[in-house]
Amino acid sequence: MAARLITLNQFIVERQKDFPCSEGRLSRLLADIGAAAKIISREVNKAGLVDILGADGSTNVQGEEVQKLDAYANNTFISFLRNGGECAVIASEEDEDVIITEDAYVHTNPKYVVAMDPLDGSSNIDVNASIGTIFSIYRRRSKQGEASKADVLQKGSEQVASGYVIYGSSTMLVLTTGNGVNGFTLDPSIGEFCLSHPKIRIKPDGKIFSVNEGNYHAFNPGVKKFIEWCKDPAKEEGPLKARYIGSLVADFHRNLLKGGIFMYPSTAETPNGKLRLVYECNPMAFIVEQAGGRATNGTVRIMDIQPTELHQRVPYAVGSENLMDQLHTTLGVWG
Ligand code: P6P
Repeated sequence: MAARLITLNQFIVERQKDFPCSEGRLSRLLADIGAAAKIISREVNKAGLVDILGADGSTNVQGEEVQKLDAYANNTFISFLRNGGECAVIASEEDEDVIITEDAYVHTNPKYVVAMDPLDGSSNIDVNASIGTIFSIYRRRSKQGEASKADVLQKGSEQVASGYVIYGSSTMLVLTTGNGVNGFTLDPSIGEFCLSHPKIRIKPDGKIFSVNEGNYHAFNPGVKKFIEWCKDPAKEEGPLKARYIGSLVADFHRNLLKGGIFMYPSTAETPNGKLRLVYECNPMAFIVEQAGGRATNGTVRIMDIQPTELHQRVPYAVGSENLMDQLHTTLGVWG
């Protein structure tokens, strides 16, 4: 008996029961994200073939300006979120300030806000490395008609859902709504995300460490000591495998499925690291905690940090529980 095929939309509707007095509005928002992701997947997969890798100022047959793929992804998600009517505010890595989307839908009183990185790691497209979309969903705090940036600057612990889409050898959407983590693989032949990785859990003991060792010279002593521990052949489990793609979604996804730790530490030049709290670190932190892992800035839980700026960076460590414990045992203060 073949396993029952469950599409993302069927799954979302079935899970609606997990939300008391749900009116299906989060379901609609998640379906909008899934639909936009299918379009981005189509464009990413032909990026090498058509001229959407560079904004060369040319115009295409419709007379539209040729867009960079990440700008294309941003515009697509904004369009779907705005027209879906369930999102009051959007924060995007591509936009300096928030986008208030409730104007046209103030009558529906959108209940949610979205923070996203529409196409993270897009510099990897040219070399055909996997890239991804990252998203985070909160309930709005403002009253109807008063949506603002404050709606997005909430602690990660307030997220109602988060996820990412990885555009790789296949396109997968990985999602949590606070009841575990599930992965959906896009079947292009039917244009649906289908449940392929139910109830994802991250192994407590991973065998992979991911860090850009090109910055080793600039890491603080505690981080250097942990990296040396990872490599130490004398420990019982032997040396860990070094794996680093340089695309957060790809590095995170591999470690989620196989076990491991990813770090983007602070350095003297980048005292707050490189990754963004609101739309990169928090959504991935929600996923990894729901899968049994941990995410910190080296001293505190990522989802306990109160954001103050939309694009603020934080030092980041995320992954298997026992590797995270080993990191914190080894670290002094990691600011
Ligand atoms: P580095 C991609 O540019 C990105 O924002 C993340 O996806 C990735 O984890 C990180 O930067 C890689 O940075 O400095 O190692 O190239």
